[in-house]
Formats: sequence, C-alpha cells, structure tokens
Amino acid sequence: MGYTIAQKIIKNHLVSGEMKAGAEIGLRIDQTLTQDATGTMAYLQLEAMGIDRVKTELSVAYIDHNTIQAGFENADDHRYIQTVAKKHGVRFSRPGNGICHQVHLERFGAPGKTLIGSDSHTPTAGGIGMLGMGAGGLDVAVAMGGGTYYITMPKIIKINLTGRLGDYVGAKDIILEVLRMLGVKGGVGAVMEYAGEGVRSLSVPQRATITNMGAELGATSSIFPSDELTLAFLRAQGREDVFVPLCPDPDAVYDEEYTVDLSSLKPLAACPHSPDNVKAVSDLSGMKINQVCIGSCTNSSMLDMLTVAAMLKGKTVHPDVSLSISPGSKQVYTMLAECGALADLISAGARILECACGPCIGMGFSPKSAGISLRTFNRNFLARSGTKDAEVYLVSPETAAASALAGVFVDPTTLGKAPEVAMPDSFLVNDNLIELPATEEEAKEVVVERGPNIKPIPVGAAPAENLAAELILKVGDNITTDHIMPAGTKVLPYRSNVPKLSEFCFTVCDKDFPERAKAKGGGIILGGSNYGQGSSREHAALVPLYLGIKAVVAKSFARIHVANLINFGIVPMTLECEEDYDRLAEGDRIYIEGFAEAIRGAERATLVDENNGARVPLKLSLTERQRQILLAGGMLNYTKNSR
Ligand code: MIC
Ligand code: SF4
Repeated sequence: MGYTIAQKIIKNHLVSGEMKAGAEIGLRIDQTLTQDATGTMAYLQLEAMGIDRVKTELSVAYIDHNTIQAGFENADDHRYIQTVAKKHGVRFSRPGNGICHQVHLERFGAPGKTLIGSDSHTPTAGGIGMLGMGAGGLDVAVAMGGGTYYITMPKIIKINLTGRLGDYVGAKDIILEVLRMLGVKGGVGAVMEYAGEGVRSLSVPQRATITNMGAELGATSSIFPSDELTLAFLRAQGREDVFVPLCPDPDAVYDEEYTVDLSSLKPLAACPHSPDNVKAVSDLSGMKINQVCIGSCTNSSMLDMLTVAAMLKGKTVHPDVSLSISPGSKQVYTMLAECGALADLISAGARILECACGPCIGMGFSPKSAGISLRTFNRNFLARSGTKDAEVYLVSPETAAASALAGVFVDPTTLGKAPEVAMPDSFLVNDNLIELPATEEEAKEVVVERGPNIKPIPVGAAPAENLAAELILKVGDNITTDHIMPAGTKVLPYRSNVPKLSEFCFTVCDKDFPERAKAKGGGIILGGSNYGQGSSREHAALVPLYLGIKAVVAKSFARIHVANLINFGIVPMTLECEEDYDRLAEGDRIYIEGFAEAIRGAERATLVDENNGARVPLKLSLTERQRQILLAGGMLNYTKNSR
C-alpha cells in the first residue's frame, strides 16, 4: 500500500508509535515558530526546562500580534523575546517584518519538513508541501529542546480539486466551500490533502490560503503536493535549494474523499459567528456594510494585494465604509510600494496598517456598534473583532474590494472580466529584519531582559484522590478559545501576566465567572462538543488552572486545546453518553470517587451529581504518557521529575 503526502512526511519523522489512525505517534520536528502573544510563555517554559540552546534545524520568533503598544507591556515582551531568542539560538523576526505564517512561507518553509508553531494557523506551511501543525507554547518549547512532538496519527481526507477557478473567484472561496461541506469539526483528527488537476492552477500563496483555514475545520494539518509551482515560488524567493518534489503514491489510500469543482464555484461568505456558516455572496447582495478589512495570515500575499489594488485603482471607497488593508509582510509591503500599487490603495481611501495581525485579533479597527464587517480573515467568532454585537463575514479579497467600493455586499462575478494579476517571477528578498542568534560563545554574555509585566507561570499539582468540586460553569457546543480567554487590545498586553489575564477568563460567556471562580477556589467546567476549538493559546488552559479548575468534562474536545489542558494538569474527560449533559446544572456539587486512581489507569470514571443524585459515566481517553503528565500535575513537573 502506498503513502499519501502527509504519511510520507510522518514516516520520515516518526520517533515512536505506529502509523495507525487514532494511535499516538511521536514526531521529530525540524522547525519551530512562535509569535509574541504565545511566545513569552513558550520561552519562559524553555528557560524553566533548563534548555540552553535550541536543537531544531531552525527556530524563529516572530513579533506580529501585540504591536499596538498602548502601554509598556508589549514592548517589554518584545524585548524579552528578542533577548531570550538571541541567547538560546532562535532567529528573531522584528516587529515590522510581517505576520509569522506569511513570512515563514516566504523565507523558511521547506517541502517535506515538519514545523510546529505556537499558533493554530501554522498549517499555512502546507501550501509549500510542509507538514505544519499548531501546538501549545509548551509543546513548542519541548520541540525546540529537541524533544518529540506527540499527536494522534491522523486519518487522511483527500480533497480532489477539479476544473479551474473562474474570474473573481478566489482560493478563499475554495476553503469556504470545504468548510460549508464539512463544518468546523469536519477535519478533527485528520490531515486534509489536496489533489487533482485543479491543484496545478493554484499558486503557492493561493494554496496557503486554503491550508491556513484548514485550522477552522479542526484539522491537524492541511497539505498540497510540492510540484513545479512550488519550485517556481521557491525560485522566486531565491530558495530553490530547499525544493523537493512530493506527491502521493499512485496507490495511496485515503480515509475519506470529497471533490470541489473549481469551475462551478461561486464567491462565498462565512456568516456570523462561525467560519462554517457559509452562504453564497449572491444571496447577501445589496446588504449594507460598514467596514471592510483586508489582510491577515489568510489573505495578505502579494497576489491578494495586487488583485485588490487593481480593483480599487482610480476609484473611491464608499463613504459609509471604512477599509483597512494590512499587507502580510515587509516583502509584500515594499514590493507594493515599489510597483505603485500602494499608491492606488492609498488614493482609493484605504487605511493602510502595518504588516501584522491587527484587526484579525481585535488589535484595533473594531467595527461600530452592531456594525457589519467584511473581512478576508479566517475567524469570525463572537466578539473577536472587539465589538460584541458586530456581525463579521469572512470573504475573499475580491468580494471585499468590490463591496468596499459599493457600500453593500457585491458578488464580484457580476463585474465582468477580472484584472489579470500574475505571481511575480522574483520577490524582493531582504532579510534585514531577521536577527540571527548569538553564537554559543557569545550567548553567555547575552542578558535576557524581563519587564515587570512578566509574572511567574502557574504550575499544576497532582490530582486529589477523590474529586469534590462545584460545576462552576456550563457552556454549549463549539466553545472557542476566544470565549475562554479573549484577545483584543485590552487583554492581549497581559499574555505574560496570568493573574491579570484571569480577570477576563470566560467573560464573553459569563461576566461574573472570574470572580465566582476565585471566590469558590475553582471547580470543574462542563462543555459541549468541540470544546476549545480555534486558537492554540495555552492561556485558555493556564488561566483556568490559575483559577482552580481541576477538570473539564465535555462531549468532545478540539485537538490543540486538549493537549494544552493535559500539559497544565487539567484533566479532560468526555461524557460517555452525550444526553447526560442535560442532567448536570451549573452550581451542582460534583463528586468523582477514585479520581486519581482513574487517571492512573482506568478508561472510565463515574461522576456523581450530589444535587440530583445523577450518576454520569465519563471516559478518560488518555495515553500512558498523558496519564503520567496529569499525575505529575502537568508537563513542567513531569519534565523535572523525569530528569
Ligand atoms: C488566533 O488567530 O486566534 C491567534 C491569535 O493567532 C492564536 C494565537 C494566540 O491566541 O496567540 C492562534 O491561532 O493560535
Ligand atoms: Fe494573526 Fe489572525 Fe493569523 Fe492569528 S489568524 S496568526 S491573529 S493574522
């Protein structure tokens, strides 16, 4: 039996386990990336584990999320990351150099290699045939130290692309169609592999838009073949030396297969508040809009920007619309300036932002009250934009530009012939904002600078023999990490300060939660299905740990979040019977006899609701390694103990 692309890369990097879907496997990681909102924690953990020098082929620390700097906090964190990176052998991408995934694709990604990043959109690298996976900062720190990265061996879902995209239909519409078909849980436990003749008509940046948003399917990763277009992209970046061809074996076997016909695809939009709530733009035509934001790691490539510039050239943004544009990297920004396209954007009335995440993570540009915002981003979760009653629609750059000019939703395919925009034969290469680390000798002299906002990381404790706690919060299905630990300008500055951050925990769902959790000394949380989807932020586990949360019971969990819970010693358990969810109420007293014993070796435990006497069977789907981590009270203790 032959191998698929992901299976080939996994096979080449397998350290432990059997390549059987559902089994735990350990992988050797070639490259890592961090960004500044998760990076401080990752490097604090690297230091706590006593790792002097990273052992990966390449590790890069990016500054792209927290760039508003309304106070000293972000700037202090940047300085910490800059100095700690220098000392420990990590390259440092300075603020102003661009969004981690865009820059990594341009300058470092390599087909056939493995990459983990403390950001859920790390699979963007799949656009270049690399196996990129999002992970918690602690897992990234372990990988930087040369440690193994553990995942569940994914099943492989083949997405067969046929035909060719028509005028004004973009890569974003392809991934929105996949999200429409499969939903936000459709990729859980899987790698999405793209195949078929349609692949040959998609450039690397277009492929990267698709692999980027595979995160919204809950997929472990997404990947395209490495072919002549990959080579052309690498050559245009002056990096053809890292090219290796990569395609599935002819007899490769897939677990599921779906087809998307590019020729019949129409512009799509993900409606509030979920990336899988997809409708045709034509069905929304004429709806008044207030804001348009173009950029983010999904759609900020040179191709995207040139398309938008060509559509805006000589025109003016509608007076009722505020349009922001953030190019993805310094490379894109500079090239736009040099070719004159930047002038077209400015003169049309676009508000040009720096090349960073910006509005995508609620760092500025929040819409007006109940505003309708069209964004080329990847997430439209409730309140993520910074305005709780805003309605955010995710669309392609083509739909975004057409609608920005009209002031209403416009299906761009009604505009006739699209402007011709080609991928440049060569990109402007200038890595002057990437700082190389100190040599091992010089590193001894490098002083790591820590600002007063950096507070110690909470550390878990071994679980109690019997768990007696209150069900302190009950939430529904598809709870995102943006619900658990919101972001935005008011919260993000405290990513290194867990006590302060705890004041915002779950406030999107229940504004009293932090106070209640503090007063009661924690408890357990009950969630629905796909609990913890979205971002890789380990703060969504660290902060609940700080607030005394001992366990989370849910119908099911999202991959990165469940790993983060275990890393911080919070026990994830699933309801054996989903109907039991209705038998448990917030405020009930909960008792689990033999809690620690169950973690030691049982597949099952029984939760007793002391208020109504309900006996609820729970499943503990844990590997031996995960049990040991939980028994130690989390990964940091576990690593210390195993030295
Ligand atoms: C996001 O898109 O939600 C983020 C912000 O990039 C996160 C990381 C974070 O919370 O810092 C992600 O996707 O992992
Ligand atoms: Fe940044 Fe948004 Fe991409 Fe997250 S999804 S890395 S916040 S641009």
